[in-house]
Amino acid sequence: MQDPNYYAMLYNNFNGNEKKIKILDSTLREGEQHPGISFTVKQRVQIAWMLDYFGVDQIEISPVISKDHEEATKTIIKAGLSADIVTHGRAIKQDVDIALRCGASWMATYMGISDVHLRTKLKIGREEALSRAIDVVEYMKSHGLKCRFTLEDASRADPEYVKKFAKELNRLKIDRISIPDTVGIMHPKGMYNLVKMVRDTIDTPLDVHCHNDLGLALANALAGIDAGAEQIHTTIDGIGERNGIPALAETAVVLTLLYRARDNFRLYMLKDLSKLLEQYTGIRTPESKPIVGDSAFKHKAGTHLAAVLKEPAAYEIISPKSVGNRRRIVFGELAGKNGALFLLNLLGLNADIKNAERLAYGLKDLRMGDLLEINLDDELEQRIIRNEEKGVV
Ligand code: HCA
Ligand code: CU
Repeated sequence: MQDPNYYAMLYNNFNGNEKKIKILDSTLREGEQHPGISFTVKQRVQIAWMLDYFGVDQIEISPVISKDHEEATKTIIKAGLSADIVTHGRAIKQDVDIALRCGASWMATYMGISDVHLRTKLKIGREEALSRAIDVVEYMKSHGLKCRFTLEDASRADPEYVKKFAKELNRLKIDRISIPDTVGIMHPKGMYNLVKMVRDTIDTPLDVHCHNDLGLALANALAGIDAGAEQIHTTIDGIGERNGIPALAETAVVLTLLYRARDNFRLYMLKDLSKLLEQYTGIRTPESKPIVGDSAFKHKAGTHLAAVLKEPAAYEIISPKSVGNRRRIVFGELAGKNGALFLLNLLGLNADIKNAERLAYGLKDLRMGDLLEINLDDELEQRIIRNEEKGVV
């Protein structure tokens, strides 16, 4: 059979786009800005190990928040992971000194460059902001750090100023520039235009950091990638300030499945990463969350059950196992006679069509809601196949 996703991929038009698209995971920095979340040092270290093994390219952490964060940063840097450990701080020398004290090789510094940030937060003018940025970047560079500069609130800043700032940073041989949509106000087309404008101005590698205030974070980040950025910022389950940023799971699967990017993520760890976060924060992952939610591979309506029991690809774009999740089937008032037939068969009862119809009718008539949920694990799938061969289902 032809790949069931074949035509969709033609519409998506990503065939041939096989470059690597990087992920910076910021669970330990942006993620800790989520209301109610604070990790212990041990938890931060464990999360960093897991993210590294999963295959993200960079891991962001802020050592400047507290002594505790500084200790975690030092320990993680000493661990010698494959991912770059990017220390995050304000564009001031004191924060750079803390990064240096941690043994950092990478540092990301940020400065609000929209008028509202300059006026109310920093209380300085555009020229002074730029000269402060130059000072701090020169300071970082002179200490041998690899540097990223974040043009905070770039999506609401004057485009001429954004370009001017980017040109200065490029002149200073900055290693990366992050273009954030700090307040989550962009439409994908807008994010495309913003990133394209910077891309056409300078050749510094670009990151995109998109907030999810309107539910468009990942769509916007992808638009940024399409415009020439090469790294997306994520967090596990998308946690972060307010509504957070793109979730690692969705991003990694989109890059693998849609972009066919040259990434080597261990996607099967995604559900476990999400469970780890749940365990450390006490915040439950919404069951409707794409990829890692408990309902992401649940099938309920009778027509769906009938199809999925024969060929899961009828209603699934990837196998749940490949992302560490499970397929489940829900028997209830929507099960229909095909679902009922399968249920009778499973329970070892007389699985003839009359009984199945009676059961399906009973489920509907009694308004029993969802009666039963079954993990459709490998063994069960094998049984379905065997039963199909015997002509039982
Ligand atoms: C912040 C701002 C930031 C920075 C993003 C980045 C944003 O909370 O410090 O450094 O790439 O959204 O602008 O998270
Ligand atoms: Cu942010």
